Amino acid sequence: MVWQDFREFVGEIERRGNSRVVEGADCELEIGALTELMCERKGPMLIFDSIKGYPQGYRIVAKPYSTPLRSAIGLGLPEDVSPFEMFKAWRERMRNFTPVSPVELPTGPVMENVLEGDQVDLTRFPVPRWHERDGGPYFGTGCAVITRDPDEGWVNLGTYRCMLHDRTTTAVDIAPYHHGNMHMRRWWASGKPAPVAVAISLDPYLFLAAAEGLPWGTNEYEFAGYVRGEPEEYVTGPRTGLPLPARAELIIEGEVPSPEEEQRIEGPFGEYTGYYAGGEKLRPVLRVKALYHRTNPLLHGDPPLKPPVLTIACPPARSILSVWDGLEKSGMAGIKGVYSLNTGGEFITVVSIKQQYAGHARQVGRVASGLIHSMGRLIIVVDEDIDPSNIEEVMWAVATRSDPATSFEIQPECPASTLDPRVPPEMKKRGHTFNSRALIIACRPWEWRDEYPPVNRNSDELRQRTYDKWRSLFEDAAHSAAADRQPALAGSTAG
Ligand SMILES: Cc1cc2nc3c(=O)[nH]c(=O)nc-3n(C[C@H](O)[C@H](O)[C@H](O)COP(=O)(O)O)c2cc1C
Ligand SMILES: [Mn+2]
Repeated sequence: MVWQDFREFVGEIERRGNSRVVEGADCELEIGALTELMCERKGPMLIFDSIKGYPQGYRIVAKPYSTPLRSAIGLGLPEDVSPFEMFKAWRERMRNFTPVSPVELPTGPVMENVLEGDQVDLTRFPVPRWHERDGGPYFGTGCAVITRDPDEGWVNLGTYRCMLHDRTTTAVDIAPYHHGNMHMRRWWASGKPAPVAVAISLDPYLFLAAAEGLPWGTNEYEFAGYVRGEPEEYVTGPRTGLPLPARAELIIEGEVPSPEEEQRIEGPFGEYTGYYAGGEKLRPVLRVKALYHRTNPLLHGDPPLKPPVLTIACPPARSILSVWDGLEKSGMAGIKGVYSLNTGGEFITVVSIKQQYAGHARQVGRVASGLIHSMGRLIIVVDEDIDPSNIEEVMWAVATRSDPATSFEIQPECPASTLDPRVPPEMKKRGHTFNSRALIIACRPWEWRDEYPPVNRNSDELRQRTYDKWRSLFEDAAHSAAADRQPALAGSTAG
C-alpha cells in the first residue's frame, strides 16, 4: 500500500479504529494536554474537529506516528515485529538508497484555496499552544521547511519548529548545523532574503525524510520517492520557485530576511529531550506572502512530548546507524546491532553482540563510545539474546549480568549534544558541551559463561507449540488497547 498523501494515511488509521474524533477542544493548552494524556496511554490517534473558535472541518491530527503500530503502517514496515527489527529493516533501505526524482504537476489539491496579499491570515487556522510554558502557539511541528541552496541549487526539506507571531509572520528556529539554516545563511551572505516555504501534513515518507535528516546535498523528495517506490509530486511555488508538495494540506510561501534586518523572540518550546532547554531566543522571522490550503484542511500537529512518548516509534536515527556502521568498519566481530533507547535523545546506546573472546564486550563498548556520532551518556553492551530496543529487557540484563565494581567504566570529557540538559550552564555559555559517560558491560562474563545460571524462559519450541494450540486466546489479547505489538515467540533468552 502506497499512501498518496497524509489524508489517505489518516483514513486508514480511522478505518482500523485506532483514532477518535474530539469536538469542541480549545487550542489554548487543551488540545496539547489531551494529546499528552492520550499518548501517555498509547491510546488512539486524536483528530480534533470543530475546534473552539474555528470552522468545522478545520482539523488537527495529533502525533499520528507515536505508536509502533501507526509508525509501521505509515512507513509500510512489518507491523508485528519489535522496534529493533523495524530498525534493521530500515537500515537495509538506507543502504540501498537510489534517488527517485519528484515530478512536477501543473497544480495540485493544495492549490484548492489560494490566499495572497491582504488575504494572508495564519490565524484563520487552529494553531495550538501545546505545552504550558510554550512562548506561543506553534504553527509548524508536523511540517517541512523548504529551502534551496543558492550556490549549489539543491532543495532541502527539514522539520523545524515555527512559532506563530501574527497573521503574516512566523518564527523559524533551525539549529546552526541543520541544512535549512545553512541555506538561509548563504542567501543572506549574498545580500538577499531567503525564499522559504513551509508545508504542513506531508505523506508519511516525506515527513520521515524531513524529520530524520539525510546527508548534505541530498534532496529529501528523492529519498521519499525511493522509500515510497514512486516519485513524489510537487507544484512550483509561484512566489519562491520552490517545489511544494502537491498534496499537502497547507503551505505558506514567503521570505526570511537576515537577522540584521529582523529578529523576534522565539520560545520556549517543550523539546524532545523532555525539557524546555532552548529557552527564549531571538530568531529570524518568515514573512508570509502567500498561503495555499486544501478545503477543510487536516493539519498534522506533532509537539515533542516528554519521553517515553515518541514522534516516530521506529527511529531510523542517523547517528545510531553511523555508530553501527562504524563498529563494523572498525573490524569488531560479533556485532548484532546498535539501538538507542527511547530517552528523549540518544542518551542511552545499546550494543548487542555475540561475544567472541575474553575482553571482547568491553572492547566493543570502548570503540562504540569513541565513534564520532556516539552521544550516549550510557553505553550498554548486551548479549545477543537481549532485544536492544526493549528497555525492560536491557535493564534486566544490567541488573543480572553486570557487576558495578568491574563492569562499569567511567569516561570523562566526551562530546555532548547542545540540547543535553545536564551540561552545566556556564559550560554551555562558553560552548563547551561535553559530558562524562559510563560504559556498562551487561554480558555474561565470557570466562565462565558456561556456568551462568540458565534463563527460566521456556524453549522456542514449547512456546510455539503452545501458542499454536491456543492461538485465539492471544489474538484477543492483541486487540486490547495497551498491546500495540506482541512479544516475539522465538529468540530464546536461554544461555
Ligand atoms: C517534530 C519535530 C520537530 C523538530 N524541531 C526542530 C527544530 O525546531 N529545529 C531543528 O533544528 N530541528 C528540529 N527537528 C529535527 C530536524 O527535523 C532533524 O534533525 C532533521 O534531520 C533536519 O533536517 P536537515 O538535516 O535537512 O537539516 C525536529 C524534528 C521533529 C520530528
Ligand atoms: Mn537535509
